[in-house]
Amino acid sequence: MSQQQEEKTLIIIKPDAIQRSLFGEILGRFERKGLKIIGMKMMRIEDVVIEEHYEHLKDKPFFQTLKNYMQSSPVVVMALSGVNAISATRLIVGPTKGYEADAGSIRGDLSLSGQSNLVHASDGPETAEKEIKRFFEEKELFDYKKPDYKLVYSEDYF
Ligand code: IDP
Ligand code: MG
Repeated sequence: MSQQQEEKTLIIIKPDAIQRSLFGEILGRFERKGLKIIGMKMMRIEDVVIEEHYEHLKDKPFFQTLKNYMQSSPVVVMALSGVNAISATRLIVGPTKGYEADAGSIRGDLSLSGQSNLVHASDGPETAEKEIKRFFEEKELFDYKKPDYKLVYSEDYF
């Protein structure tokens, strides 16, 4: 069995998801997986924050349209925790382009776009740590136990 470890990751429910009333649908998929919401808020993303968040794309021809898209309405940012939360959420989200993403993933089921793809999820441990700090202060993150913890995670249930 591959290694399991508790991880935290940063999710952004993007403007198209809010505009298309898909927030509940998307949140439900993460919740049903067993991930724990440890931080959540609605916000408009400022210029400097987008430029930092999408720094790896700043020289791409679509960067300005990406900025316009990400600022076209408020977003909801969430920090989630759980076993292998980073790779698990990337699988739930699916690859970047909605028209290429597998059915069953959020993008595969709900998006046909390479840009308006509904949700962001951190792509690795270093990014996740940086991105959570980018959007949340320490006091906005919550440490608590859920009663379903053992049922969701336990390897020795029986
Ligand atoms: P990811 O969201 O799957 O991690 P990244 O390559 O990190 O994908 O790109 C960040 C976001 O930039 C994408 O989710 C999408 O909204 C947008 N984007 C990426 N590639 C393109 C493109 O070729 N055209 C338009 N927008 C793009
Ligand atoms: Mg990315």
